Amino acid sequence: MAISSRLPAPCYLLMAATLMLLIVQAQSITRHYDFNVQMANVTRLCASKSIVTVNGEYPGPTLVAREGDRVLVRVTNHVAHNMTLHWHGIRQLRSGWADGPAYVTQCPIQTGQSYVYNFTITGQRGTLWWHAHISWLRATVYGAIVILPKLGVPYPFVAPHKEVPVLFGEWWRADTEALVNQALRTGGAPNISDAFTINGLPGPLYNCSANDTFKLKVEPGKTYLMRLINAALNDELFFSVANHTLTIVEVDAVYVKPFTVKTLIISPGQTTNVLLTAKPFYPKANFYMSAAPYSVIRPGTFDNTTVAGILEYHNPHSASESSFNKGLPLFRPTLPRFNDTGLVTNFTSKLRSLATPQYPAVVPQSVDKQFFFTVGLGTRPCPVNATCQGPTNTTQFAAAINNISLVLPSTALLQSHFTGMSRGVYGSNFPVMPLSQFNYTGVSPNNTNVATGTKLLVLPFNATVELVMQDTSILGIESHPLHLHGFNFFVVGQGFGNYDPVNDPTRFNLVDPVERNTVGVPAGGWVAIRFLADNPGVWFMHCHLEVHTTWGLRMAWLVLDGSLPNQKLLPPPSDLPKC
Ligand SMILES: *[C@@H]1O[C@H](CO)[C@@H](O)[C@H](O)[C@H]1NC(C)=O
Ligand SMILES: *[C@@H]1O[C@H](CO)[C@@H](O)[C@H](O)[C@H]1NC(C)=O
Ligand SMILES: *[C@@H]1O[C@H](CO)[C@@H](O)[C@H](O)[C@H]1NC(C)=O
Ligand SMILES: *[C@@H]1O[C@H](CO)[C@@H](O)[C@H](O)[C@H]1NC(C)=O
Ligand SMILES: *[C@@H]1O[C@H](CO)[C@@H](O)[C@H](O)[C@H]1NC(C)=O
Ligand SMILES: *[C@@H]1O[C@H](CO)[C@@H](O)[C@H](O)[C@H]1NC(C)=O
Ligand SMILES: *[C@@H]1O[C@H](CO)[C@@H](O)[C@H](O)[C@H]1NC(C)=O
Ligand SMILES: *[C@@H]1O[C@H](CO)[C@@H](O)[C@H](O)[C@H]1NC(C)=O
Ligand SMILES: *[C@@H]1O[C@H](CO)[C@@H](O)[C@H](O)[C@H]1NC(C)=O
Ligand SMILES: *[C@@H]1O[C@H](CO)[C@@H](O)[C@H](O)[C@H]1NC(C)=O
Ligand SMILES: *[C@@H]1O[C@H](CO)[C@@H](O)[C@H](O)[C@H]1NC(C)=O
Ligand SMILES: *[C@@H]1O[C@H](CO)[C@@H](O)[C@H](O)[C@H]1NC(C)=O
Ligand SMILES: [Cu+2]
Repeated sequence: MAISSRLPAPCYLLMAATLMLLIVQAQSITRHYDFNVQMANVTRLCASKSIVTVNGEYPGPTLVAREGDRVLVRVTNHVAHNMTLHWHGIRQLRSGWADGPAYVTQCPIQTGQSYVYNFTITGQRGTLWWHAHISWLRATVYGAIVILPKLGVPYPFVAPHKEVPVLFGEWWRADTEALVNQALRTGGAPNISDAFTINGLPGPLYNCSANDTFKLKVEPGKTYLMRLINAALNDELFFSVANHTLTIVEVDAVYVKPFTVKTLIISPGQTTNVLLTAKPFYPKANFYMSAAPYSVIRPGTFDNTTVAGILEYHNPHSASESSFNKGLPLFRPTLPRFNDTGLVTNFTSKLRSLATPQYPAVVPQSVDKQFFFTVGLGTRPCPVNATCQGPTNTTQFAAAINNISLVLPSTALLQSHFTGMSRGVYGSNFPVMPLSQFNYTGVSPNNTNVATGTKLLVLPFNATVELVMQDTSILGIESHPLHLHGFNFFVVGQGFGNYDPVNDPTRFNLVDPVERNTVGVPAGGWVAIRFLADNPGVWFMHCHLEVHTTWGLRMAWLVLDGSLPNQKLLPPPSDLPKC
């Protein structure tokens, strides 16, 4: 201490600050997880079903890490299905090999094989999730990712008493793999689900299900952080808690300016952190928390059931806790009508980035590359002499981006790119705008057939991109939650009808637009996003309604390496699965 005692006070402060910085940096650790993909028998709606799980858990284990940590997940496949896992929303900077979509960034992990997903969580904190990214296996193979802020860094909102992951899922009595394979054979729509679930539990509104109800126990006056995740396959969901409000503080692992609602909307792929403050005094009542779908498609063609969990007040000092809440009145929230587009628009227009010096919204102010994509449904002709169950008996359902239905190759796109062996695997000529223009939200063209192909859209490193996605009315307008892998983007504008390239950009928000990884293209409308192509690799973009992805509403970007060493895709890990 003799030396430092001679130093002036500012030096101590500087040393202390440096030490703090070192401590904070030293806190970044490597987190190891073992994910064993295995079958498990679970009983829901009075029937036992054999499902694919991770470690026998449904929903799967929660992955917890801090911003800055490295995560190593060893996935071992013990089931008969091929498997890949995707870490939804994780940026995967230069580590595209760990992203997970089958035949895009990797070949599947086959039965008996293992693969270590190796990635670092950079510049993100909040809630994300992981799920299977092959066929429809994500129906049961999914779980939460909780990213805590760096040690010592507080939330930009009141510290919650407790944090609870709340995962919405979708349950079929039938085997979902059989169901989707059958739909692909007939060209028809896969059967709709039988129930929605909260943390794997359908709850009291379904027959034979009251014992499988998620309960959130709260204490009067305390604040809870609910980490909402929509892991359903095909349904955007409204969510509300009776007699309580929800304060939105973060979406897709980015903080937002807080605002309070009675009902929120969450699309498949999206995550939303909300604060719920319990009533100041014990209310002598129980409250449903409920979710039900938002959809503008024909009633009967989507699961319109409601899932409920129960918010229970409990007295931490009461001994006989289990009987405490019996026989109390039960309040239900009023959920909007299934097609309440007005509420959805109101909600999404309230989402704004926090945009503070600590959490800035780095919105590209100028644009190097502009693209216009139509997203929507379409048809494919039925094979000769076959009968199909598409929109007509001579067609199959299809879906496309710029009228191209992406056909996945039999090897992975990222490997083909990295090894320079793309010939015969993919073309680099994805159209930057629709090849044929029409009144996108007006009368549909007579020819509704889509083209098929495996084409990438190539971006130079660090290009700033503006993409307008336009819904079409082919086979009916519909809201499509589009998910981009490898990036967050800013939602700079949205509207109904056809995008107007002259007037609409004048209303873009380039100051504090919400930053996210999945955005709903409004039904019969458009959305404009901007992002910086700072992550070299092949990045999938697709509708997160699984039925639409299956029909082909998907494409992929190829972001080239930059010139500096730290701007290049890292080489593939040695255990990368082979096709
Ligand atoms: C599931 O149940 C079936 C039929 O009872 C049984 O054969 C199988 O071993 C069970 N599987 C697991 C993983 O427990
Ligand atoms: C994870 O990836 C990093 C960066 O490429 C590498 O240095 C490290 O060795 C990898 N770890 C394992 C266990 O593969
Ligand atoms: C729920 O659990 C109780 C107590 O274990 C049992 O008596 C009842 O039959 C169960 N109800 C259903 C619908 O499974
Ligand atoms: C819950 O809300 C309903 C409808 O607004 C109201 O009638 C009821 O008194 C409230 N109950 C409690 C316990 O706050
Ligand atoms: C759900 O859809 C079915 C079929 O269209 C309809 O009969 C039923 O009334 C709907 N239920 C609700 C709660 O909207
Ligand atoms: C919502 O659905 C109801 C019942 O099918 C219908 O009467 C109403 O016109 C629809 N509203 C909108 C905005 O489409
Ligand atoms: C949307 O917000 C506006 C303005 O706050 C309000 O007047 C309108 O009733 C809201 N519409 C819906 C469907 O919630
Ligand atoms: C379709 O059916 C007709 C009549 O049975 C037969 O002549 C023809 O070869 C079939 N075409 C194909 C492509 O199978
Ligand atoms: C297809 O539908 C048309 C019109 O409904 C009908 O006349 C025809 O027989 C059907 N074809 C087959 C092969 O089912
Ligand atoms: C496109 O279709 C809509 C809906 O039918 C119609 O209102 C609009 O005038 C059409 N626009 C053009 C440019 O034809
Ligand atoms: C569709 O076909 C009909 C009759 O063949 C024609 O009158 C109409 O203009 C066509 N519509 C479009 C949008 O091309
Ligand atoms: C698993 O993937 C490999 C490689 O693409 C493929 O050859 C094989 O047919 C697939 N197996 C199953 C059961 O789908
Ligand atoms: Cu879609």
